[in-house]
Amino acid sequence: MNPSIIEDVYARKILDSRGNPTIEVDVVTRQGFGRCAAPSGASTGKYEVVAFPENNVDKAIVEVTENIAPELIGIDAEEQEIIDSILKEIDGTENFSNIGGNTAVAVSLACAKAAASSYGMSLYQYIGGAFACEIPLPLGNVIGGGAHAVNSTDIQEFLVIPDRAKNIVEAISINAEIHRRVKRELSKISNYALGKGDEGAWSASIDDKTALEILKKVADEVSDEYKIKVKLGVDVAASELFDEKKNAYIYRDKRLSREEQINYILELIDEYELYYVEDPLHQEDFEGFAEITKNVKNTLICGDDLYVTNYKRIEKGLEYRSTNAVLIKPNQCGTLTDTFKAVRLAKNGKQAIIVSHRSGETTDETIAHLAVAFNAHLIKSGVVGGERIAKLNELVRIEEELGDRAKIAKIGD
Ligand code: 2PG
Ligand code: MG
Repeated sequence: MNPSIIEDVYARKILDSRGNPTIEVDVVTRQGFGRCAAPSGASTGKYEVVAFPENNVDKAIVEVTENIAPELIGIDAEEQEIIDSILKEIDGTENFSNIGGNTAVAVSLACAKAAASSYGMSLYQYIGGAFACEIPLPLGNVIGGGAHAVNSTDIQEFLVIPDRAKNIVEAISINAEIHRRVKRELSKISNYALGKGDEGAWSASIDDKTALEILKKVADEVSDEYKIKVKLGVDVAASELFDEKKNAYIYRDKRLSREEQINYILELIDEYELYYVEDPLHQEDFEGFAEITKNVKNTLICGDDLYVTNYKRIEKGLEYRSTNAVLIKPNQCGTLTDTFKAVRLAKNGKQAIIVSHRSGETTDETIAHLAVAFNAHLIKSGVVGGERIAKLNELVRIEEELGDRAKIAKIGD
């Protein structure tokens, strides 16, 4: 008897970390169970799929109950491509506007988890097989602003990467230590109340350079003490700064043309030895990205809003040589099959893979498994907060399960 035949698909409304409603889906097979909840973005890319039909989670739940569940019951949960094409067929649009991309992704991933569970396997193992034994380095958000916090930095995320950490426990502990010390530094320079943004990063009314100075100071201190090399990164989320009408990037104290923005980013990379820069330009500027990528040596230039985990956009980026890294967020495209396609294409194009959380999250831990399964170089997450820690602690469990086979990703010299 096939253990992975789907017997039930059930959806419920739950809350995410911003207190907004989202969808959680349970899939029951003859001998397994999978559960997945969808996250949500605040700085969403223009080309992402639509999250929910008419922004309404109740409508999404009705879709699962009335249309999706009856089609999937009786199908083998291992048939991922068939399941995902059924979801597309039921939706009937290019961007999941009828059933919602978040509905699709929760169903798609819950099916994969149920299939894995039917065979007593972990999800990373089920998807990635024997070669899924590298743990990605945590790319942790320490100071945040932009669309994720009020009255804070223009750049959305200031990130750290604990390169040469011995294992994932050490890596996440170092990121947490940096987060603690940054609080201390921020309280020294500011009399204002210190807050936290959506992803648990500190938010303060400081400018971008001050944030980088503080981060650099703390990163150097911690690197010395722990005998590792903490590298810095940013997610500029430049689409949020770009004003189409003015054709300029609007900061609170300056306004930059396209050329000035490119030079500014290259200067920051140089001055702060940035290892990671996400979305330095707005989501339409494939050529501008290429201009930056061509001028850096040891820096990942990563596309998030530029690609929205969409393989057609990644194809275009490869043609233009826009980036050397691709951010992967399954709910930007809606299915595991399309996420997998995006990863495969990006890897063939010699891009580094970074699997990422969203700013609105639940305690769902699926992306930890996907990051290991896809051999991702980094996993982007918050450093603190239950919904962020859920992913990081799952990596600890995965590392433990892998035992001697586990190794942690390295940046190299
Ligand atoms: C991003 C993400 C996650 P959001 O821009 O990379 O950090 O933010 O989920 O709001 O799109
Ligand atoms: Mg981003």
